[in-house]
Amino acid sequence: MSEWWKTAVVYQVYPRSFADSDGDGIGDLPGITARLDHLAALGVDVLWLSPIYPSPQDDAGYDISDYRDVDPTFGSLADLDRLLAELHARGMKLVMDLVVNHTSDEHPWFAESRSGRAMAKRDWYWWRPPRAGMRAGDPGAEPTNWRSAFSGPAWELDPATGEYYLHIFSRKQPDLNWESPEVREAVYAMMRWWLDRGVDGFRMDVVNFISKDPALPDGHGAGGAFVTGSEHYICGPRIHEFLAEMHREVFAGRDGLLTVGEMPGVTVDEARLFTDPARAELDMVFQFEHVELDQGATKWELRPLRLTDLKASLARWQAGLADVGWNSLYWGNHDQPRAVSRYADDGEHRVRAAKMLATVLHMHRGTPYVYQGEELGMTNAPFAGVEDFRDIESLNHYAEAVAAGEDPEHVLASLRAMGRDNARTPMQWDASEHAGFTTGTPWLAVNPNHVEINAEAARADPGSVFHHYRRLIELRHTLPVVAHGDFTMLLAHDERVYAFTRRLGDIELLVLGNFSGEPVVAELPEPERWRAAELLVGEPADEPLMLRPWEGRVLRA
Ligand code: TEU
Repeated sequence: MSEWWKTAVVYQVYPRSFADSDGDGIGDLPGITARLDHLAALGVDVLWLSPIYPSPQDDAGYDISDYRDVDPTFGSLADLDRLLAELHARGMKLVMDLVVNHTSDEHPWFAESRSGRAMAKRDWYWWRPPRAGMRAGDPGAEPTNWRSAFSGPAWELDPATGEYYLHIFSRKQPDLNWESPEVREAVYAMMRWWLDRGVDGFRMDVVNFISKDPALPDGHGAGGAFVTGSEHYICGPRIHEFLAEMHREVFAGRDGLLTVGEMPGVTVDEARLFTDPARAELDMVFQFEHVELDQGATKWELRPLRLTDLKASLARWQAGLADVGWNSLYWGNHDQPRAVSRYADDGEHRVRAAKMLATVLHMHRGTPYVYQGEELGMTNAPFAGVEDFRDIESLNHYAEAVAAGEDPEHVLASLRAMGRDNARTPMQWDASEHAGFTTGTPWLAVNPNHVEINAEAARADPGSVFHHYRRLIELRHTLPVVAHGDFTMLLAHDERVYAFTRRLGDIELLVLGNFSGEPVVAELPEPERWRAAELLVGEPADEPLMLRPWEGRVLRA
């Protein structure tokens, strides 16, 4: 039972956009419960639920003001208990989102902390006086030159106490000070509370940011007055100590759980330490390398993706965690644009391309994550103007870039390509007015292509992306080589074909993906070996190594 997640597939639900049961235009828990048959039909094992806790929604729920309740927009604790019971009744598990690098500035902990320098919870957050020799509020008086991930300085002045507090994300998301044992114990007690309610694990938000260098040095590098400073808080000095302590205090003695740490900037070597079972920290991490290969210095500077870069990165992670630890596998989530639009073709070849991306990802060694709508081949949305966006990261970037003189149309192009709202348009259940998502007015416009791309149509079409995902998930559940086979990358220098093998005992699979709009032949070293192979996934072809545009295939020797 301990490493059950090695044969599992996780489905991520973004509650604001999944299913609205009360017509207020925002998804909710009863809406999710009413749609569980969709997940059961897909065959997934785990539901990862993005935050549903009370929140001012400054960052769409990743700013929590009460960790032990449900925001009324999403429902109630009773609704959550019902969702959990219905999931367990279908043999599925529930993983909650744990957001403890920061709280909301409306959380009672922060309210007390900011209320006075001598308050007991003052050190529950990072408070500092203005930079030496500077007056509070003066430009550059911030304690460090760190930049917020959502634009602007990472420090906010609190006029009442004349000190600044740290916020790596928005000013309404003050960072918790994990140096404080009281903070850590409060978090562990909350986690135990949820596990005692029956939830099956946690996806941990930017958990490799929780240990900062307590000296809070200035950051280095390009970027003008403010730089990320992330070298002082990504995988900080006590990160392994904290995660080992968390494991002892929360997970030790409990079975059947899944823990995954979201870790921007994590390296293969660090991931080996985090996910080595002998070290009892985490089961797996989300690394970001493959979702930053088409970006320049910032996510808004677009650059073409080279398939050889993508293959090199994913091959390194496969090799790096082959003998110790475990990989998570994902193309998308609520922070990334839609995979078929970003990595392939969301036009003429959309269905074949979406299937190819799924085939390539799900045949890697690791635990696959399916982001809601990916199983339908949902695409990026046609945002016309800045008024169509809702995400704080995009809106802050637009405001800052335009104020700095950038051409608004140019900035909009970046938002259209990389904006997180692309992933957050409502789930497309059917072809009706608001795609069956709500009877009200959706908080974010439904993608007009829902008339063609929707669950109802996909379920009725045996050749759909949906049934392709069912097939891949079934193979992971039935064919041990898929979960446990060794991984070997092939054709590393080919800019069009993604090819690799998986081997377990005398079973060997060949996985092929054409990342181009042209027909290609996979120029393998021993082609004849595969000519007689059995087709496991994909469309039959006279020449099994010949791939149509954006086509994927799996052969078993
Ligand atoms: O994301 C952290 C993170 O790395 C993202 O900010 C990411 O870099 C960016 O969105 C890529 O565009 C987590 C959550 O997944 C995200 O939704 C939250 O906004 C963020 O933490 C703060 O909680």
